[in-house]
Amino acid sequence: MTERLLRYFREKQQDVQSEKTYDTQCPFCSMQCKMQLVEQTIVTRKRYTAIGIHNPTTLGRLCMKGMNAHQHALHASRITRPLLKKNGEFVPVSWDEALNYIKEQVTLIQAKHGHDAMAVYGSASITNEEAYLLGKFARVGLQTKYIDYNGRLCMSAAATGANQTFGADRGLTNPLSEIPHSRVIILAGTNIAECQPTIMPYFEQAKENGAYLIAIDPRETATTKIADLHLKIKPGTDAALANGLVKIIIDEQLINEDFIRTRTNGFDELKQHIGALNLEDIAEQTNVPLEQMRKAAMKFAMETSGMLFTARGIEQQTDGTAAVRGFLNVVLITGKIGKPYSGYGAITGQGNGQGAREHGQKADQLPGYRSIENEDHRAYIAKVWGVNPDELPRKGVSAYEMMEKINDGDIKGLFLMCSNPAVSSPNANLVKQALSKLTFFVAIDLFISETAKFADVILPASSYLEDEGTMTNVEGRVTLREASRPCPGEAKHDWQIICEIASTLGKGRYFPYTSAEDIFNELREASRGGIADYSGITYDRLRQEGGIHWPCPEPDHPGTGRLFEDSFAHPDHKAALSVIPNEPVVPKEKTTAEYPLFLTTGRVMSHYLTGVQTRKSASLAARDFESFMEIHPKTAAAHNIEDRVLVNIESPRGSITVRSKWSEHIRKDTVFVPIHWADAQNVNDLIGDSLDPACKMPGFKVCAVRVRPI
Ligand SMILES: Nc1nc2c(c(=O)[nH]1)N[C@H]1C(S)=C(S)[C@@H](COP(=O)(O)OP(=O)(O)OC[C@H]3O[C@@H](n4cnc5c(=O)[nH]c(N)nc54)[C@H](O)[C@@H]3O)O[C@H]1N2
Ligand SMILES: Nc1nc2c(c(=O)[nH]1)N[C@H]1C(S)=C(S)[C@@H](COP(=O)(O)OP(=O)(O)OC[C@H]3O[C@@H](n4cnc5c(=O)[nH]c(N)nc54)[C@H](O)[C@@H]3O)O[C@H]1N2
Ligand code: SF4
Ligand SMILES: [Mo]
Repeated sequence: MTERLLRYFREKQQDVQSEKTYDTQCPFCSMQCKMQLVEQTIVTRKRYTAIGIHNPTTLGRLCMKGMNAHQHALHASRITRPLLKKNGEFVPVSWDEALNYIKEQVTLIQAKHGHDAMAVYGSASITNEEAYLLGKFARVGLQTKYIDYNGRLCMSAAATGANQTFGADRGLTNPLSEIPHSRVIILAGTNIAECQPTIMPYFEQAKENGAYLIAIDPRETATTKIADLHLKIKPGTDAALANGLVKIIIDEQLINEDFIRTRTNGFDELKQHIGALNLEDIAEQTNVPLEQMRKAAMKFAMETSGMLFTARGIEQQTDGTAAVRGFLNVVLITGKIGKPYSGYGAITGQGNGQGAREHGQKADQLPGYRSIENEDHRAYIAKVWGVNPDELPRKGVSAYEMMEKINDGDIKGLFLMCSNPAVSSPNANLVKQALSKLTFFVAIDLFISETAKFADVILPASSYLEDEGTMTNVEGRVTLREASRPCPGEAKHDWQIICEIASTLGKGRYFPYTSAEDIFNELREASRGGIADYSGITYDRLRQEGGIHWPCPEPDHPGTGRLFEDSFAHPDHKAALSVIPNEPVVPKEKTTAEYPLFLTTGRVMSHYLTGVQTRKSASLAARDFESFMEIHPKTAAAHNIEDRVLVNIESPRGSITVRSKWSEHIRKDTVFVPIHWADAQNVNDLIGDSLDPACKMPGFKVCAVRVRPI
């Protein structure tokens, strides 16, 4: 053996001096893949590897984001001390100084302008315990009616659609394990291959078992590639398409009469409405050929089992609720729900996109999916919280409407936890203007995000590697994410930060918790008897069973994998069919000579949301380091746009600069830009401020733009 080789082996042996492992869950999407981070120390260097851990939802799988998530959590730019803005610069201060300043400012604002002058903006990337506590902090700590969260921009149309139709909202009505056995699957406006990659094997198995897959998307994506039929719809016309499917199923007498009679209301009205619609009109409006529409409808109706999934493509529209309900009409009239291998799923977005929409962060909601306007619900929660029901505020307004109220000067102070609305809100220029008008602004984050830059105080939070708590995943399965590493520097857990602020404000007696589990035990009580009932779930059970589907009302209840087997959640136990107009009530922007193209927005595999986290990961940033505009080569030619050049995209609200990317996979009338970049590449500078009247979801998925080379 040569000297060199010997030296190599000697070094290799000494290489790993110690090894530590941390059990955790990926901080990103709703799959909540369980994983272990292995930390090896090599001389003075640390090497990290993430390994998937077996669990009932993801079976040990991980995607590239999970494998590299530690790169942002361990990044040198994590904030590790409270920061106070002094003369325009952030300077590190002690927790005492930051908290005293918060007390002084909040007291001043509320004394002068009333309780509702303070607002809270939360997140679906925090734990159930933290989401629950943030709702309690707003109502009891600040006594303000103004609280909402980033999930408004995400799951609100699906939630409202399901609540109106079924009387309850849990993303998936069936466990994922049923997908491989379903005979026909519709994927409407969902790009699971890039957005929930570890879900894909369920659908691939279904295909192997002979299922017929139908995708509805204006673009060909990694998801539409596995479909047998792709309806390349004109953006924003899904509600009309759903009506078309319903019409074909009724006309062809493929409805499930027994199911409609015994399990639903409203069929006569639906039939009458649909009878007046014309399929040729719908084909023209949606630009989906009638033959393809017919194929999709007949396949779905005729197979013995079927599942239908929606995501933000159809939901992030000013008629998102209507589109969801339109597709639920398809599910209901064919009786494809409440039985094995048949059901509906709104594919949840953020890590805790499910749980964080159940426990009181929404403007009109109390824990357990209770209503803040219902007297019984108010009385129940007031008792759990030890306050007088009359002291509980009434409902507030949605996320974007809070920004408008800040801009109008009605709201003066803001606590923001785990969100980046300067990038993620529609009409982002107005949002930035509003944030700059705040008298007092506290941001709680891991980093100095684009939004945190506007803050007066930034408080350092703990990341997924450090913070223990429960997350409810895409299946409605509650999971326990263990804390593994200590917080860096003086960072604290989000729940600790809420408790300390409450205590500073003299409300400490309502926030006496010493662990996340303490908070969970109160959440269990608060959710007892509600729709999202967690009262039978304990940390011990979660450790032993690896995850439990809600509702779980008793300690010996196994959890509920499949919903609606015998009844829906409305008082009469029936589902509500609904009459959906082809045209949205709030008009969508139409293309004009001035703005001749549709813009639609979405995601790529390597980045997450506004990119604050994933752009810090060298491995992920290397895959996509800048934003782009997907454009059809023919359209590009018509606008003198070469491939891979910088282009300007303009809407009536603003303009951005991104790189062109020719693609035969997109419609000729549409361009696509991802959402993961900020500043001059923030696509939300272009998006308008119209909201779905039913759920206040912004119309993120369509606006009219013009493009030109630079
Ligand atoms: N890699 C990655 N994964 C993520 C995220 C991420 O940022 N990056 N975010 C997570 C979150 S919070 C969410 S909410 C989910 C989102 O998950 P998805 O909703 O699946 O993702 P999007 O890319 O926003 O949109 C899905 C598809 O809708 C299509 N679409 C656009 N307009 C229309 C339309 O008018 N009609 C129809 N039928 N389709 C349309 C787009 O072309 C796109 O392929 O992903 C989660 N997972
Ligand atoms: N045009 C367009 N706009 C969109 C969408 C779209 O499809 N098109 N999608 C919308 C959707 S679905 C969503 S979900 C929103 C999301 O929008 P945002 O919530 O604004 O996006 P994130 O990038 O997740 O911001 C999270 C912030 O919290 C910080 N953070 C991460 N973990 C923690 C933690 O544990 N504690 C604390 N305190 N902070 C933490 C991160 O550093 C980051 O700054 O964007 C919406 N905006
Ligand atoms: S991003 Fe989603 S699919 Fe990928 S590892 Fe994380 S939780 Fe799993
Ligand atoms: Mo989302």
